[in-house]
Amino acid sequence: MRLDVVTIFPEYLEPLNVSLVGKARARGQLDVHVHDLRSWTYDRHNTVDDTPYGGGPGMVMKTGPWGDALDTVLADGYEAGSRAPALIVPTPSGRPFTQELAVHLSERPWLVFTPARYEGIDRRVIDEYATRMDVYEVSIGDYVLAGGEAAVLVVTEAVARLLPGVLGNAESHQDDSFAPGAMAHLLEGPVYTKPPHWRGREIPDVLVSGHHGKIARWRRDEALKRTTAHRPDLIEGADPEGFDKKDREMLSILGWEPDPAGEPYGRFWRKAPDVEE
Ligand code: JF8
Repeated sequence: MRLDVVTIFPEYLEPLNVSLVGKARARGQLDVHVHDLRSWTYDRHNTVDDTPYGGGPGMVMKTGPWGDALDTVLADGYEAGSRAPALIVPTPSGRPFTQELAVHLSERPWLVFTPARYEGIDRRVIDEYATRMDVYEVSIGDYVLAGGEAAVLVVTEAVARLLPGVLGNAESHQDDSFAPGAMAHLLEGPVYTKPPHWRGREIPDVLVSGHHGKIARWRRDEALKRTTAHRPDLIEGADPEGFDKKDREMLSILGWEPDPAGEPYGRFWRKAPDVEE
């Protein structure tokens, strides 16, 4: 997979040299090109921003540098007959970046990222390239960043670990808690390793019982507790067919009941959150 990133802060993308993404690059599984947007400025001050039409606070990134940068990157990346890249534009007004979108993007051979600063990029740039390629305006969460570079790191890591041969077998992503199509899609419960006693703290007996069925049930119950505490929306949104008899027992203990009027029938709901945060 080829990745291009155009930014006014190329040094912000240094983390792409380390860990999983850095190793994938070293192995030739990822071909990453980071470009300085200011390379496509031609004035003494390397200007990339200007005041917004219509007034208001802040500055807007100018069409000229972005258009010239993207034309150059596109011309450089195309091999004979190759398909247009997907253009990924991080913005707080984008569609939520999800595991489903990460899987989708991991199937594209070429991604181009345009992390902005200030109040964002002049709309005409996005509209122009949307006539030539698939454009994904994405948000990595409901909080406000100062620019799109951190979102590029997030999307890149989520996508890179899905590429064939990037994750080891030991850390296979087949059972990721947010893998699309997962049966009930719950948060993972706690994990433990050696030593068995630490500062007077023990590990749950069931984990050393050797009863694989009991261990699986305990993990499932812990996942239901954790999901109830931190992401009740996942329980409410789950297809109730994904819960077995023992799940239903635990859900009842946690204050959930099947809604006889729900759609589909039996979706779980809860009157009052009464689980410790
Ligand atoms: C930005 C450019 C973002 N989830 C998110 N919060 N904030 C951003 C973001 C992205 C780009 C720019 N400010 C200026 C904030 C994403 N993705």
